[in-house]
Amino acid sequence: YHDPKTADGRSSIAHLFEWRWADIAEECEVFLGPYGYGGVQVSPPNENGIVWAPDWKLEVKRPWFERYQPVSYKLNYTRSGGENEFRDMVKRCNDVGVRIYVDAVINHMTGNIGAGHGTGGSYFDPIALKYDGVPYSDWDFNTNDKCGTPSGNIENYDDSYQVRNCRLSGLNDLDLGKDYVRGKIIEYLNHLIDIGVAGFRVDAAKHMWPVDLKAVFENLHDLSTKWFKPGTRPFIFMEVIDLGGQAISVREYNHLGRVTEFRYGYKLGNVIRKNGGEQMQYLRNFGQGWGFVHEYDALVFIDNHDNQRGHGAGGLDVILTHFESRMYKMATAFMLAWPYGFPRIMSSYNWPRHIEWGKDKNDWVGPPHDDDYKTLPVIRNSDLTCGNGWVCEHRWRQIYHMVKFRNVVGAHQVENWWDNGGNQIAFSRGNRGFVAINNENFPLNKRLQTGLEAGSYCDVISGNKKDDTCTGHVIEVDELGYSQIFIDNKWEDPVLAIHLEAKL
Ligand code: ARE
Ligand code: CA
Repeated sequence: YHDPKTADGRSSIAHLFEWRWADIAEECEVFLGPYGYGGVQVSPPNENGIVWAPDWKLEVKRPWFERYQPVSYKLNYTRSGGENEFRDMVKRCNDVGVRIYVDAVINHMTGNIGAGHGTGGSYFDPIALKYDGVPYSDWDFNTNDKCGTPSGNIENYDDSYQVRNCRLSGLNDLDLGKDYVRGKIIEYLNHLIDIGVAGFRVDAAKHMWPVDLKAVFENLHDLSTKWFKPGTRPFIFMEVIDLGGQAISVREYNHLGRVTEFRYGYKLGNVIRKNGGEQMQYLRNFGQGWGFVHEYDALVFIDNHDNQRGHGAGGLDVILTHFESRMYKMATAFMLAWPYGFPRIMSSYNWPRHIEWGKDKNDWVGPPHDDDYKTLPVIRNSDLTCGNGWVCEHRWRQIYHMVKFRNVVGAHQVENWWDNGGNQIAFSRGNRGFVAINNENFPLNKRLQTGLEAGSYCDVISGNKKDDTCTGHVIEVDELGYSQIFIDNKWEDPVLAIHLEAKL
């Protein structure tokens, strides 16, 4: 379950948050496939509740987070599209070597958003615990006496029992100890596997007992032999938020599949921002040396759809996002150059961020939409940027070139580490690639060992290699592998990266 099942030579995925299936299908063909991405994490494809001006916040209309309130496991229909479009996407992406990973919301159903019909028309009543589209009834949920807190909600994260058996932010909590509930979840996930998905991000995994998850995973089908070898198990990465100091540890889950290593983006954010005296030189043993899980157990990322808007774990003063684009590109370059973990690139839509007292008042704003709240298509500009409000971080040159860098250096080890004792670092990945980052307030100018064979290389951060010319800085490596590395601290991107396939 730990192996991502990406096509050969691909080593990272993008989260196309809230994208329409039709847009993802095209993105696989025109960008993700050709530029070396291994896969896409897609938003929950199952029917969800419609959140419209709830009494606790009237201005909230069709927030992104309604998709984390399931009403049934029907794929027909969400704001991203219906089942036919989903199937078409999975096929077209697999055909160009790009895998689809589904965000599986299986811990709970909706919160108390009023009885009514979901996006696919199924009736539900959150008070009566009735979800006809599955169907689930009050038998299938963890009731107040099983949970034990007065509110029925999770009140204390130091109590691992209530984290599993009570409601996460008021969301009706399924009892995965019941065969019937497990069966419905297994049926849903197997339906997706049979369509051709390669695996799952398991939402809110820490709110489910490891033994229950194990029972679900063991009953999953092998991946479709249309695109995968017989006997291939799905890739599973579980969302377990563990920054340390609470009752539930990622280590209770990492034997079942990969876990989201939230300390990675959190710590790297602090280092790049130089919070609390952190320095780039300390990144030398970034990974297990910092108390993270084993590298083969980790799914890593700079930000996710929660903590980029102050939900989940982190804090807006620590987590880096596209709003801090210069630091964000530096952090992403490091992540993709550094061998630890399997990386996920966040791809966001824009929203009017409005921070007051450390909290984003617009944290709920949903994807770009028309007057009927229909999600707008992604517009692709000729300079590779996107329009209609889609940020498309995964299309930024400094990012997609590092995705390629990671593919080119493969499993080669970190060698030739150098730092200035502060915030300038450089290292090679064997003899296949070399990267340098200057996070000081003064230039880096130093003769460094690149590990690479002699020749001229195109720096893929400042430009592109086109035929045999380079639109950015050209880096000369001498017979001994050395090069005079110069990075001005005033550049928009104080990073340099070269690799064998960028040789001129
Ligand atoms: C919304 C409203 C609530 C309302 C509820 C029910 O915001 O006020 O009560 O609906 O009507 C997302 C949003 C939530 C949203 C929910 C459902 O973030 O705001 O609730 O969708 O629409 C914990 C969990 C972790 C979870 C984060 C957000 O452990 O699993 O909280 N992350 C996933 C997804 C989210 C999603 C859900 C789970 C629910 O990525 O997008 O929620 O499906 C410490 C703990 C962490 C804890 C964190 C924040 O760090 O260690 O475990 O994370 O605090 O509480
Ligand atoms: Ca639970």
